[in-house]
Order: sequence, then C-alpha cells, then structure tokens
Amino acid sequence: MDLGAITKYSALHAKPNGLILQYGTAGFRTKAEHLDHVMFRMGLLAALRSKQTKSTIGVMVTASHNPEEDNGVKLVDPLGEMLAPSWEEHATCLANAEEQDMQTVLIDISEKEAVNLQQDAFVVVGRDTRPSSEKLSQSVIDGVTVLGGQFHDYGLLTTPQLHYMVYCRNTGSRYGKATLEGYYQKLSKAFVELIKQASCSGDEYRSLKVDCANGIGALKLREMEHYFAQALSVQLFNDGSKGKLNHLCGADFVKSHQKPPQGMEIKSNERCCSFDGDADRIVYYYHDADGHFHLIDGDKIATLISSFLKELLVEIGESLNIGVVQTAYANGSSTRYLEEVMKVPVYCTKTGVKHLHHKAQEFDIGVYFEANGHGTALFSTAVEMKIKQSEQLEEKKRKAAKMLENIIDLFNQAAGDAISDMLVIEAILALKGLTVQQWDALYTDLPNRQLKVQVADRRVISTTNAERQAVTPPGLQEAINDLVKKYKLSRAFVRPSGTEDVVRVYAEADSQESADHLAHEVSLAVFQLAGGIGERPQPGF
Ligand code: 16G
Ligand code: MG
Repeated sequence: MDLGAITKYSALHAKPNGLILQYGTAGFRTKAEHLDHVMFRMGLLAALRSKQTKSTIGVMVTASHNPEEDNGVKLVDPLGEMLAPSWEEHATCLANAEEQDMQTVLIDISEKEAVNLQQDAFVVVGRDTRPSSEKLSQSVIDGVTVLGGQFHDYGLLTTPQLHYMVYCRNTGSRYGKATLEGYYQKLSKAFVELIKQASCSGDEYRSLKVDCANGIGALKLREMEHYFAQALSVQLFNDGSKGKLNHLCGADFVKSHQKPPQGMEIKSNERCCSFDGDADRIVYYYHDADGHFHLIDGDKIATLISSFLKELLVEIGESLNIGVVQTAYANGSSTRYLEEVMKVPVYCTKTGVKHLHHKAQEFDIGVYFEANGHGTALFSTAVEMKIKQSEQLEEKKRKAAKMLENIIDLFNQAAGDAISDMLVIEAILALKGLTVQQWDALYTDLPNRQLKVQVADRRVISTTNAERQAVTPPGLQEAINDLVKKYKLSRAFVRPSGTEDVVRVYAEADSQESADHLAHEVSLAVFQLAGGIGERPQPGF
C-alpha cells in the first residue's frame, strides 16, 4: 500500500468532520453533497475486496427510489450478490473514520481479512442518471486506482445490469457476455423464443406501457427495445426528458400511494408497469372499466411466476422442489393462496434482498419477491441438468423443458431486475393467455396500511420471527396482540427501518377502515412504548 498516495488523494476527498453514516440494507444513502469521501473510500474497499476474493467486484452509484438530490453507493460481491455482512461492517468503519484515522482502519481491514496486497484488483463501476452520479463515480475510481486496482467504468447502467456484469466476469462468460449488448441479446433471445411458443398471439398481449420513474430504466429500455420489438412493443413514460427522477412516479410511488404515476395516460384494462429509479423494482397496474385503479404488486408477481414454474415442473414430471420466499410485508391473501391453492411452500425472511436471495438458494427453484416489487427466481444446477437430459424425453416434456430453459435465461440470476422481470411476466401472460384482470383475480389483496412513527432511537425496537414479532421494548408485542384481536383477518407488525430514521408500522384487516384503525392504534402503542418524539400520531391519512 502506498500510504503517502492514499493520504494525498484522501485529502482531495475529505470527510466532513463528525458525519456518521451506516452501510444499511442498500449500501450508503444520503444527500449527494455528503458522499464524496464515502465514494473514494468505497473505491478503496472494493479494491481490497477484489484482492481478497481474487474476483471482479462491482460498485454501483445510485440512490434507487430516493429523491434526485440524494445519492448512494453499494458494492456487489463476486457472484452478483450483495456485499458479505462482515464487509458491510468494514464499509461502515471506513466511511466513518476521521481523516487522520483512515489509514489505520484500512490496514486493520486488510489484516483482519488477510488481504494479499500484492494481488491484482479489478473493479467495475456503474451509475444511475442523477446529476451527481458522474462525479461521484469518478471518486470511486480514484479510490480503486490509488490502491493500484484496475477498473472498467460502464457509465450509465441499471443496478441489475451492473450485477449481471459482475456475475458474467466472474464465471468466465459462461453465464453471458459482460457487455450491454450481451445483456440485451441474452434476455431478448430467450424472450422472443418463449413468445414463439405462445399459441394465443393476439395483439392484446403485445403492447405495454412502462413508467420509467424518469430514471436509468428509460435509457436502457430504449436501447434494448429493438432487440425484442417483434414480440412486444413498449411505450415509455416518465423517460427523464422532462420530469424529475422518482417524483410522483416510479414503482415506489405507485406502490406506496396505491395510485398511478403522473405523466401516464391509462385507458381501461391497459396493462401498465412502473420501474423504480435504478430499475431493480417493478409493479404492474391497470384501470378497470369503472376507472378503479388496481395494483399488482410483488406478491402477485411471485404468484404468477411460481404457479407457472410449478406447472412446468409437473409437466416435466420431475421431483425438483420449488419454494417461494416473502417478507412480513407480503399480503396475507398471497401467502394463503400460494400455500392453500397452489400448494407451494412459502418462507418468510427479514426485509432486504440479501435475506430473500439467500433463502431462495436453498431450493431447486427459489422464487423470491418483496411486496414492493424487488425479486427474481433462482435455479439450481439440478434444474439445468434436467434440461440437458430432456433430449431423451417425450415431445411434450421436451417442450416444457425448453420453456424452462428460456425462462432461466430470461431471469437475471444475479439480482432482481425490473427489465428481466417485465419480460418474464409478459411471456407468462402470453403463454397462458391471461389478461391483466385475470391475473389480478387470482386472489384479492387484504386491505392494508403502512405508517411511520418518529422515535428518539429506533434501535429500542428489536424483532424476531422474520420481523413479525417485537422482542423489545417490553410490552409492545403484547399491546399489538391485543389490538390485532379486535379486528377480523388482521395482522400487524412493527420494525425499525433500515433506510430511514423511523419505525415502520404495517397492518392488514378485512376492510380498509379496519386496517387504517389498526395501523393507527399500533402507531400509538409504538409512540408510547418506544419513545415517540414530536407530535403524537394522528388518525386519518
Ligand atoms: C432497501 C432494500 C429493499 C427493502 C428496503 C426496506 C435492497 C437492494 N434494497 O431498499 O429490499 O425493501 O430497503 O426499507 O436490499 P426499510 O428498511 O426502510 O423499510
Ligand atoms: Mg431500486
């Protein structure tokens, strides 16, 4: 390590005194103007991680669905996964070290992780469309370079595209070519082949309106659309040409407000979807003939995908197992439908993609989705083996195996990906001849409400049972239990947010009124028992 050079360059990316940040569920995220030193240091850390794993590491500069003024950074591990937990801690220590302690922390990390500093390092960098992203990604590159690392700057990419690049580079291109062209071709080829197998090829399946949150998804989908235009035409809205990133549009807005984005004209029964600001989340929706808005969230996406995959497995006649992974936010109706009607085992993990991804790896086919639209399906080598052996199978089984093969190619195995998920969904709807209303009608969501409560220190709340029960503060879970008993088909839980300084409250019940009341009452319990600050939660939304 050239400590002199590190000191010199670090001074050019000086840390504001006293600023403390945490590597949370989705990396670091805050106002862009506070992030320059974090970026430089994450460049250093990515180089160390690359030396340690002898693999390419990714760094993505984005703040996803946050407002345009924010930014953020996350590291991508060798197989496209989120950064290992022990390195998240190193990231936090390194980002928070005052200027004079930075070197010591860096040396500490290298020693603890037995990093061979002579080893080469290679880091790939991507960024979203925020005005601050270009300069910040340059700071990442400065960090990589000062540790003697090599880099490739992909420039503008969606988050899942960066995960894909990392995965390809570390698997000797077996998975795919680590270029945008490679990504577009792999996905589009699989999609077009799948659509060819659809017997109902009416025009109704062939067009889709996409709200791109005024973000990177618009640019990349526009680059990609001609690769699959023969099978699907996409009409892009909120493409960044006028509106502000994530402002009144995008998957997060649509899911949390349960209403359509601005800037999109929707005729009745037209199929529409929204991406978030870095295109790793997707939700669908439509207006019915009476003008009512219907949201089709991550739970219903998981249901459509897992039902289809289960049918394919039955066709092939194979005893491969399939599991669905959700979080506490999954609508109770979706869990019931999957378990009781579809007979698919469902598992619940803590919020955050890494937890779901990890659990999904336990199955031959693991489908995971958060209700907010983050998700994908993972396939074990046993599934790939089965497909390879399908040559010997009878015609019908061979066809199902071929479909499965294309579906595997179409899913981004490295991360939940709005573009890839969109194409999977479009293919399944076409193959099954389902309209958006028929898909929506699989089950009816239980009315629900999410609220936030301000408390002095949200860490006083700890949870267990995949965040469905509060362990501390004392008495809180008992209070929630008593409140839940007052309503039908009800459920409620609270958890400290991993991305905001608030406690989140979720409630569902048999009617919207009940869900709203329950959520409010639980908020009051949190306020009283967990050190609420500011104004007491008020009823009404
Ligand atoms: C992050 C997570 C997302 C999770 C959300 C919860 C990733 C890539 N993103 O955005 O999965 O749903 O945090 O936020 O893991 P919260 O803790 O503030 O509720
Ligand atoms: Mg995102």
